Amino acid sequence: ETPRVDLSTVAEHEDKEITFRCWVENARSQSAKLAFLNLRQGLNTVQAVIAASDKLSKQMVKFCGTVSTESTLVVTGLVKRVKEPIKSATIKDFEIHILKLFVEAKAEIPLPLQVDDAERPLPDTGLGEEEEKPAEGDARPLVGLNTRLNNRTIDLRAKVNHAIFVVKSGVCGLFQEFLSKQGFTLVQTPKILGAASEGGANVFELKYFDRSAYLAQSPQFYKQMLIASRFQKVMEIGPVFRAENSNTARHLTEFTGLDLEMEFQEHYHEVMRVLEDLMLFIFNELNARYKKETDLVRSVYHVDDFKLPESGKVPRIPFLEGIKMLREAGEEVGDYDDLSTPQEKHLGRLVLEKYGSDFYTLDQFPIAIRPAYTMPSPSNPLLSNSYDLFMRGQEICSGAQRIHSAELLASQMRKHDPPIDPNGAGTKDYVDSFRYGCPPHGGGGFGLERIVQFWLGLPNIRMTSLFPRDPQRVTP
Ligand code: ATP
Ligand code: AMO
Repeated sequence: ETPRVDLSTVAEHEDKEITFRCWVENARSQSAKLAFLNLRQGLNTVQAVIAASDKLSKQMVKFCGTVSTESTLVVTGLVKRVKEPIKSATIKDFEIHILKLFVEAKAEIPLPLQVDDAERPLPDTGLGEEEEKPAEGDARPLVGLNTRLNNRTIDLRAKVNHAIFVVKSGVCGLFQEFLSKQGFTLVQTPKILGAASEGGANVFELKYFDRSAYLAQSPQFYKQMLIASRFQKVMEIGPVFRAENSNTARHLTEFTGLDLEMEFQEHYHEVMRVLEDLMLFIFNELNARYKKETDLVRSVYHVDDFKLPESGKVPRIPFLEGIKMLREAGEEVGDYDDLSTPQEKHLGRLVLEKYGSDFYTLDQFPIAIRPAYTMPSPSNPLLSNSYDLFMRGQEICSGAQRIHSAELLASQMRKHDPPIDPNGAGTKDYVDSFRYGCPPHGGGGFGLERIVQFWLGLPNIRMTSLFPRDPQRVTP
């Protein structure tokens, strides 16, 4: 038995016999006596050849030349240096002369999706409505989102998709790394709740034995209850569920929330500072540690670099100032209106022109468009101590100073549109937790998939979820 080797070490085995596991990229019979295969192991690809001889029968050559694409094999062969570098493989200076080939798992024919097609961008908007539209300058049509997601295990084999999830894993790790250093405790809060934490209609109700319960729309109540439990700084990475019955390129019904909540000393801008510094750390470290993956994805999708302010200072724009910028640019929008998605994107372009940054924060949102737990602004009763963070003109994070008085919280809940009962099953415990002391605090919640989507410039959030959930899709 020759030991199994990693193909990255192939140069060390020149003229020797090696055995390795691999995937078939393609196999072709050149003649009755000669066949070529392209084999993949991880990120390496190698050319293999088999020629009929005293020891290797024509049947064996034929068998090797017809093994189906995407089958997994164990191959034993001799490592031979080649005269001309092999263009089609990552291993250019060596090829494998096959001695033995064992098919571990045969891939069925035809494949429902070619991995080569999964290496290419989505057609047009990437919203999944258009299928199989020919790409500019390429005769082969691009494969639409639905076909790709219906065959996600094959789709995910593409290098570009691996790169997306390496970056996603990186963002999670960097989030935790930065906040751990700042003294945050990683917590896990319940996802089966007695009430909707963000209010409104977009909550999933579930049968919970003989009563109703709700899937968490955020860890909001619990992260605040932990501040009332004298945890000074908490963070959480966990699933978030939203019954968002719409199909946009940036909404999922299940996503990953990156949440934090902290006590502050004098001003809620201390919290904003943590959020901004956290994102700058993540961006800088993505550039340092995940450049290869980032560049690969952006090159496939033809995306511009993500611009960060040269000064290192994140533009922090008061909401009313943002409205003014939009009005000066011709948008019709009132001071206390919620921004539409096109208006948000327009503001993103204006901020990029003015400050040279794809990342910025809006501060002091109108109280009427924020959740009931948001602290009103002491200087203007129509505004609030709340903020959003944006990447490429789209929201990645919402946050605020929270109300830490049970009385004020209850009255804001009653006044909210639609009103929330502060004595309801599931809201009462939350409100009551502020009756026995709680410091001023604030926090924020990020959508992990959105950070990855806008960092890489992907046209659709679904590409950043392994098995995305939306109103149309709960499988695979
Ligand atoms: P969240 O609602 O969780 O804060 P969001 O990105 O949806 O995240 P919003 O402030 O609710 O943020 O929405 C911003 C804009 O995005 C809205 O004005 C609206 O134009 C658009 N939008 C929000 N939700 C949806 C949706 N479910 N379907 C289509 N468009 C939406
Ligand atoms: P919000 O509702 O704005 O705030 O959600 C926080 C962040 O989560 C992301 N997000 C989504 N991502 C994918 N699909 C969705 N359907 C979706 N909805 C929201 C966005 C958004 O900025 N409790 C507050 C946070 C806080 O104040 O701490 C909250 O949930 O990136």
